[in-house]
Amino acid sequence: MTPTITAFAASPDRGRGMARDMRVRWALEEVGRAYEVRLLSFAEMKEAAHLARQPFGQIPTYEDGEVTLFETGAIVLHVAERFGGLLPEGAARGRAVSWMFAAVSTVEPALLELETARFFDAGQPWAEARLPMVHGRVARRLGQLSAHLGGADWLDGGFSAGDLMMVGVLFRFQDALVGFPNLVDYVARGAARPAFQRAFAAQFAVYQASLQA
Ligand SMILES: N[C@@H](CCC(=O)N[C@@H](CS)C(=O)NCC(=O)O)C(=O)O
Repeated sequence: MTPTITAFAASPDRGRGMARDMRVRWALEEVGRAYEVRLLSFAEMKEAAHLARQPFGQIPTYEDGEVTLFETGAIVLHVAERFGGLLPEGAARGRAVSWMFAAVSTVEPALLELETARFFDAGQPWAEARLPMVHGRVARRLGQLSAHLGGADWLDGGFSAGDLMMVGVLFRFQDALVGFPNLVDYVARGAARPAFQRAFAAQFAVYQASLQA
């Protein structure tokens, strides 16, 4: 059965590949699976039909007739296990899964905190004073990731779902990578993959169509 994912009908990022359905589209493109997309308005995301798929009223979700999933990490893991090609065999498999978790639970929170501090907290009397501390946390986390990657192409041998999730996270925050040239190159390497390009084009096409609506 062709899987169906959910995505923004009108993405606030204006089709720049930052909405998280990008990770799911990319994974499906990497494993060569066609998919359908159910586009949702912000109001529809908070309605009961979608809350049954995603209790937090967010995108993306994934349905394939057997499972209904939310959380990008869980969806990409399911796609990788179900269709093959994104997870290595043996001990490396566990390490790739570790990197998937690291992307969303160790690296992404620091970057999201920076986004919150810069944009959502701006104007608060304490916002300016807090920024150096938040920048420091991001620099420390990215420094650790950069040190691990070193001169390698990918985090642990060949490209895996761990890289897909990590590049998916970093892609949203490219301005934060400036002091880490190997991370800039890492994201560029991921974004140059034909599967990424197809996913990006599909997401961008939705945004363009939303402008005509
Ligand atoms: N941890 C979730 C985060 C999902 C998420 O934040 N989705 C955003 C779009 S990229 C969203 O739906 N935002 C609208 C909202 O939270 O109301 C995942 O990785 O799937």
